[in-house]
Amino acid sequence: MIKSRAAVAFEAGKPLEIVEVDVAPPKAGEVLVRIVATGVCHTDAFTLSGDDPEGVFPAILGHEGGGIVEAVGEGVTSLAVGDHVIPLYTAECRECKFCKSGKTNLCSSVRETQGKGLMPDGTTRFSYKGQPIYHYMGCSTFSEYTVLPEVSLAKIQKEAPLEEVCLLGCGVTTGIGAVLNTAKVEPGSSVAIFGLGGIGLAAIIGAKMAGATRIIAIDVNPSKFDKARELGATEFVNPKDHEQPIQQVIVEMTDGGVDYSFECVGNVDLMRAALECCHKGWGESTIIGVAGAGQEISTRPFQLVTGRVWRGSAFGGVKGRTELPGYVEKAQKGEIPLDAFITHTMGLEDINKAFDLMHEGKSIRSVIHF
Ligand code: NAD
Ligand code: DAO
Ligand code: ZN
Repeated sequence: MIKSRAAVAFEAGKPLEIVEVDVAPPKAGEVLVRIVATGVCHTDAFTLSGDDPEGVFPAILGHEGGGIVEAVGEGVTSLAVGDHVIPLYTAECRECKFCKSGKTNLCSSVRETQGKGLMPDGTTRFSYKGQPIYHYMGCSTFSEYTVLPEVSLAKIQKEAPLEEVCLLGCGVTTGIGAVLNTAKVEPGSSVAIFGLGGIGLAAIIGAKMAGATRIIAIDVNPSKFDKARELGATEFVNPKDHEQPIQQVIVEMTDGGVDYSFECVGNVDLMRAALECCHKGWGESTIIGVAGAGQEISTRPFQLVTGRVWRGSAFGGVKGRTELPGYVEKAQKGEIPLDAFITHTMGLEDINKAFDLMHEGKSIRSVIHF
């Protein structure tokens, strides 16, 4: 057992508590990682709110981290002590039906136990005062030390600053990947991006990389527009400035609708708007935002009959172990400006401030340094 400083979510809807937890050594096929830095994503706030159907408490949240391998369990072959890694909430075992399909980045190898906050053997490595603490999304990066399955870690270049590339563990990769892998946006396309948090801003970078010529950035918080412009958005729309439904505004701006749209908020009404602002015959809308438990999407089926396509994307369709080193390389070359996302940095003791800043719309990403 080792001691680890961690921000624990003891109950839904309550601030995280900084305590010293016990971390058990990695079992066979597992790896102990020292987390150097972690981003705070909207999904952490979503789970903390109690709206996540898979949310179990008490748990150590966090899934956007960067760290260094501290110890490996029996049988671990792809990682060694000292390797730099990014934890993956979407594992990549390369052996399951999903991994071998060539059609998806979803992997079934650790999925069942991960969704219950447990390690693959059905137990947890964290405890506090003798009571078990659950894992979160297979990552639990809000702890100085965490244990993950080997298949849930991407080995990355040691030269890359973990305080920045941790953002590739979720938000930035998700937004870029959704554009490049899921929607496969073509050069010359028009794109509408709903929501300009970490995910939406990354989708703007992806749209620019794909050669989109019109990138319409939409947010109810106009303070997000400057950063969107800096990253490549060409037009800016605040739905609050218009009386018509936002889909109608976009359709009028674009002679019938955009080629591609992305919902980066998690609002089911906005998901409908994002679909309906797509061009008849070919427009495709990708849902990235995660909606609350029990919520449903709706539209008139005629929207699909007349050629619009509705898709969804998890972790940008990216296979983490295989593809993340390439994303890190792009960040190192300046093609993915990670520093643009980091609006705040703080120590673990201030992590609740990161959640406040997010709820107040004042941050893109707060990065916690351990
Ligand atoms: P965020 O809170 O930082 O950003 C959301 C943005 O949406 C904010 O700028 C907010 O002002 C804007 N917004 C809110 N309501 C709006 C409305 N009605 N119209 C337009 N804009 C509106 O969140 P984030 O970290 O960027 O995450 C965005 C969503 O993506 C969340 O639902 C998160 O859970 C989800 N997510 C999905 C994946 C995936 O793999 N699919 C990965 C990470 C995050
Ligand atoms: O394989 O059934 C499955 C689920 C995989 C989980 C993918 C999660 C994607 C959305 C969650 C937001 C992540 C921050
Ligand atoms: Zn797999």
